[in-house]
This record gives sequence, C-alpha cells and structure tokens, in this order.
Amino acid sequence: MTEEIRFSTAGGLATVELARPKALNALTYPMVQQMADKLEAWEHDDAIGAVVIKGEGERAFCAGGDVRAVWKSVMEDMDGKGPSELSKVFFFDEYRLNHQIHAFSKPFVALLDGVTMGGGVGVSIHGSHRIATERLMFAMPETGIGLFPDVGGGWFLPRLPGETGTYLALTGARLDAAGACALGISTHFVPSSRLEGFEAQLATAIAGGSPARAAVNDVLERLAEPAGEDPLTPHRGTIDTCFKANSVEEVLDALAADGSDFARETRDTLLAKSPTSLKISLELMRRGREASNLADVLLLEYRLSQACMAGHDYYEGIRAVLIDKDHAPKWRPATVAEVGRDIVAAHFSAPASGDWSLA
Ligand code: QUE
Repeated sequence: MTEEIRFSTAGGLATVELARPKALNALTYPMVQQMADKLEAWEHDDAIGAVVIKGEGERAFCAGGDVRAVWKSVMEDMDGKGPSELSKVFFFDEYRLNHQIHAFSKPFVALLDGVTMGGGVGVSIHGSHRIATERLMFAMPETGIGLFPDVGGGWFLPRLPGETGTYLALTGARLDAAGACALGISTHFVPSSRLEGFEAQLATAIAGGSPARAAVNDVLERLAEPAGEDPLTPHRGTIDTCFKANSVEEVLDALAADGSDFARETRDTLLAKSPTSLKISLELMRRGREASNLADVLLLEYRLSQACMAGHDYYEGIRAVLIDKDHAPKWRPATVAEVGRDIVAAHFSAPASGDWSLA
C-alpha cells in the first residue's frame, strides 16, 4: 500500500501530512492509528516544540473520515451480525485522537488550505491554531449522509456565537475563510501564497530559542491578513431566532414564519437531510452545550455513531452521496414527524458492544 500519511521533523517542528490527495485526504483507520502514535511520542519528546498538520495537494486539507471504507466493510461483512469491526474501532479511535489533539500541550497548527469537513474538522478544530486560506471550504455535512456532526462537533459547535453552530450542524452549510474566521473556527487568515516557507520560518523561529508558542504566534502575526466580510453576518438574526428551538419541528416552523429567501432556502435544505440525523444532531447540540468537558461529549458521539451503524440512513446516505451519487436518499423514517422521542433516546443509550472511554 502506498503511504497515506507522512511524518517529518525539522529542528523543533514536527509535521503531519495527510497524503491521499485523490480521496481529498479522507482519514483512513491506519492514518488515525499512526497519527495517534506519533502525537503520543511528540508530546513527550522535549526536542519537539510544535506540530503542523496539513494535506497534500491544493484541493483539500481533509474531506472527512473514510466513511466509504466503513460502508464497504459493513456491506462485505453483512451476514446478519450487524456492524463490522471497522465500524466500531474506527469511531472509537478517531474520537480518542480528537481528544488527544484537544489535550496536546504544545502548539498544534492546522493549515486549512482547501476542503475541510467532518473528520478533517476533528483533526484541526481541537488544536491551538487553525489557519484558513482563500481555498478553505469548511462544513459539517453529516446530516446529509445519515450521521451527525461528530469528532467533537457536539462540543465546539454549541460554543460558537449564538445559534450558528446549531445552524451549521443541521444544515451542513459551507463556510469560506471569512465565515470560518468570523465564527472563531479558524484563528488566522493567511493567503495560500504566503504559506510557502511557513514551516521553515516556524522551525527557524523555534530554533531561535523563543518558546514555541511565542514563535508560532510571531510568525502567524507577520503572515496573517484580514479575512474579509463574513457572508453569514446579515443572517445572524434569523439564525439565532430560528435555531434556538429545542425541536426540529419548531426550527422548521420558525424558518417558514421568517419569510426571507435565506430562511426558505435553509428550510428546503433541512427537508433534504436525514430526519433521524436532524433530531439526534439537535439533541447532541443541546446536551453538548451543557457538558463540562470534551470527553463527556465524545462518549455521547460514540453512542450515536454505533446507533447509526446499526440503523438504515447511514448506508443509504453514503450510497446516495458517495457511491451512486444520485443525491436522492430514501430516508427511513422519511419524515421528521415519524422520528419519535423513543428513537432519539435509543440513539443516546450505551451500545451492547461497549462504551467509549478515554485511554
Ligand atoms: C458528509 C460526510 C463526508 C462526505 C460527504 C458528506 C465525509 C467524507 C467524504 C468524502 C469525500 C471525498 C472522498 C472521500 C470521502 O464526504 O465524511 O473519500 O474522496 O469523508 O456529505 O461526512
């Protein structure tokens, strides 16, 4: 197998490069395992001052988890035994990696130079520095494939301004660099042309003897520019009013009552998503907002992931979006009204195969 991920060090700087450009650098299980091992080693290596993570090529930082491989493993393994081994260990270890980045004691700098979705958000948002370029396309699109915004989405999304996180979670709406900077998803905007030599500058600054965190901040302060107008700003009133509700039905009604083009388009977007995904995702936003730490939220997300693996919409969503690409999923249940409280509650209960835990 060709290498899917590269690790290198130069002076005090360590670099991770996601290297599946044809698959938009989507994270495979071996990539998750190798990254976790390296971060553990670098955490305890006094010679390493900071870590940079980036994606190969100009199209993507990382399009997500390799949900296609999980789908395939379940399809090949379907002899009535239910979810495959990969569909357990992939989510289990991916969420541990997300927490490892959250707890990482050194600067962790993600170069978001292209598509950054789902699992790609999980290996960047929990780090200390997230650099957006003009090529950033950010989204948490999981409600469109029968999942929910995971990899710590239940933690960071409810902590964005107002109800913008709930809006992003349910609609899967895309943000550009300006939008991501305005919400605090990215910490700096640096044009991609100015990122050439970024790692060399960082390595030099760290070698110069200043503490790594100060070195990273100094280099970024020199390179960063204003990100421009946030396209969501004009709609923040509508978003906060319509997405503060605690049921998907109320969100849809509030959007219908709003009357703006933006609200109508947003409502149409929601009506195309998995009804089950919408309901579990809204519940995750509300439970996640009250949580006191990331690990508690990742536990809920692991439960949801395993419930989704045991259900219908994930397989139908992957089929419709990534395999057949007809973008016409037949969700079951087909309407929000049919997704009762019992179905939502069952998704949040511990899986028979065991719960998630930190280390
Ligand atoms: C929702 C998702 C993902 C997605 C599309 C969605 C996701 C993901 C990919 C993806 C894209 C291109 C690839 C690939 C995977 O698309 O998680 O292998 O080449 O990884 O609507 O969550």
